[in-house]
Amino acid sequence: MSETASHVASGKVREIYALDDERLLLVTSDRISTFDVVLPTEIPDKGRVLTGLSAFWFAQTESIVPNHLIALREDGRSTECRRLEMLPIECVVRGYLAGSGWKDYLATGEVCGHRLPEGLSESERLPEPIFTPATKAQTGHDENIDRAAAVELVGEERFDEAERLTLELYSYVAGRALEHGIILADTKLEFGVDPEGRLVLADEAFTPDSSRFWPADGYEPGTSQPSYDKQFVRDYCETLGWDKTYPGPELPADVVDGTRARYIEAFERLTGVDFAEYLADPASVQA
Ligand code: PZK
Repeated sequence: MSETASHVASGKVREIYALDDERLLLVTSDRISTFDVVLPTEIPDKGRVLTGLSAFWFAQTESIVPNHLIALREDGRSTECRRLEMLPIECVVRGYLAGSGWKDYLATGEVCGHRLPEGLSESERLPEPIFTPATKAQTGHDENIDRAAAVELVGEERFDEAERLTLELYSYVAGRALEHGIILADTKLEFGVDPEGRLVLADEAFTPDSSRFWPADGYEPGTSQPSYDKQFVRDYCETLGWDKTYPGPELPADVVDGTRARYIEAFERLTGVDFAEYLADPASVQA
């Protein structure tokens, strides 16, 4: 970093610093987590892939909603962002039945108050995408909440606006991804409010860390789908008999290389930009 910046927050694999009263610096590392544990081995360039994908989708969705991105730095992994008043909910949209949505459906036939048809299979495509907000848990897991609980947190007008934007963004990006052989099963968006009271898309957006990416090739409902990016890591970890508590295992070179290649493949398929071109000129994803 060139300026003095104070640390504001840490995510599992990202850091936020304050640049001044109005601007934050978001830095995405090469760390990887699996089964909710950050592993001791990094995936080279993973942070650049995620930052480039976010910047790409921010540019592509600017006509749907404004976003917090001010500048993508030359290192390809840091972004200067507008500081916003963040909504206290995670805006999740699901087009397919996976993860906690599948678990909730099995237990109750509903996901966040959306009653779904009977007899759906794991990973099945939903009749239409559903907005399934969650609370931001300080530790542990986010909790799915229904409309009434979310309205309690943000108010009815904000809820309706966040729902509408989240569904519109998902439809647009999922359609684009599918054209390139990637199913965007679900995604988590975060919105903030700017000083004029407008909703602004923040955080990272449509990255493999904030979304479920599945290869469309071989998609088959009835079971869990392989992750586009992390499947080598998960499969390797499953061979170890590791109990999925800290510390996680070191990854061997072939797992690192295969995983890195998958991240870069997703980046190139979705953006149409060679990753080498991104490294040489990060702004290439914003053209
Ligand atoms: C903000 N987070 C979560 C993300 C972390 C923590 N534009 C913004 N304005 C104000 N606050 C935030 C943002 C954004 N984005 C987001 N925490 C604060 C978060 C990444 C890494 F450590």
